[in-house]
Amino acid sequence: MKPEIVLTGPMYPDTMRQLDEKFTVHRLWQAPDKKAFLAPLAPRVRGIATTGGIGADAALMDALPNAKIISCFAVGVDAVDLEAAKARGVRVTNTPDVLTDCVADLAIALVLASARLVVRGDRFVRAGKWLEGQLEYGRKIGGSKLGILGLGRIGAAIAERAEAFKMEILWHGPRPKPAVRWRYVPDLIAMAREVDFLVVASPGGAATRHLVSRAVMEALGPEGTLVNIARGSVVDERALVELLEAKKLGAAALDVFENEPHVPEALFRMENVILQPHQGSATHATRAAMGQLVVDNLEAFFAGRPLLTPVV
Ligand code: 8YV
Repeated sequence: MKPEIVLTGPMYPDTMRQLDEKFTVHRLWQAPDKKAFLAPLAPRVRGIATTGGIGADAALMDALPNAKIISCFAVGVDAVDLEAAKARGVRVTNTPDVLTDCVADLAIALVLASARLVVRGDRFVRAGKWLEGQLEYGRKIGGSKLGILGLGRIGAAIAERAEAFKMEILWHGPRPKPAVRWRYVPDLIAMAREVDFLVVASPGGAATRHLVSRAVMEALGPEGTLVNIARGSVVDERALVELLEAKKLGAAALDVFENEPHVPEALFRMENVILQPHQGSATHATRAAMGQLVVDNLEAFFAGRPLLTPVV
């Protein structure tokens, strides 16, 4: 008998193929009435596979009381209620490390694309505007200052890449790390004031909500660029839009938003803003590796083996 699991949303195709092969999978997102869908499954379902965006709340855990593992297709588990999981003896796993390079690559791509007007340049050529004149000038990367908010695995990978582009690197986080070669700035507003680019690489969740406040973005200022590849919740999005509109913030390049897939439409009209559909980890190799961890963690759990990448 294959263990039964609930899958909350679609994953990488090969991951779904493996899940179907190894487990009996119930697809929650396809159900018009979720409560009615879950009720008869409750006694049988022993696990949940979920995405970073959907996560799992206490209500889902209560609807599936025999699901004692939540295998999350993401490194960021801010959408999983970890306290509720702990209280119910539910294990939670994520997908760290395998996505670090790709997310850091996208962060650097956004820094470069914003500074060197890559997306605008493309629009300029396509619109036939080159025939009428020159695109305006961009900003030099080498010698500029990059501030990283959150120096975890992804933040450090961004710093390593930025060094190769001859950027000066500063970082801020809840506490300094002794073994780190980049300059720690204990105050986020002070760091924002000093840097040309502020890249958000911190976890999401209540502890970091709106950490990039209006005051932080004002300190970054009309010459500064905000890049976010972490979670939309870390940035006060309303203040971001207002400051961009008022030209009190120079530019933004965003892969994540507070209410995905909804993006404030005011941003659509701004030439100094680059918008991405939360695709930091979205390469074939990385999504396949993330999916493998989702599957392997579930298999380990059902076989009584140690979890590969436990969070709780
Ligand atoms: C995914 C992510 O895009 O790992 C994370 O924390 O946000 C991303 O890798 C997302 O979880 C896809 O479901």
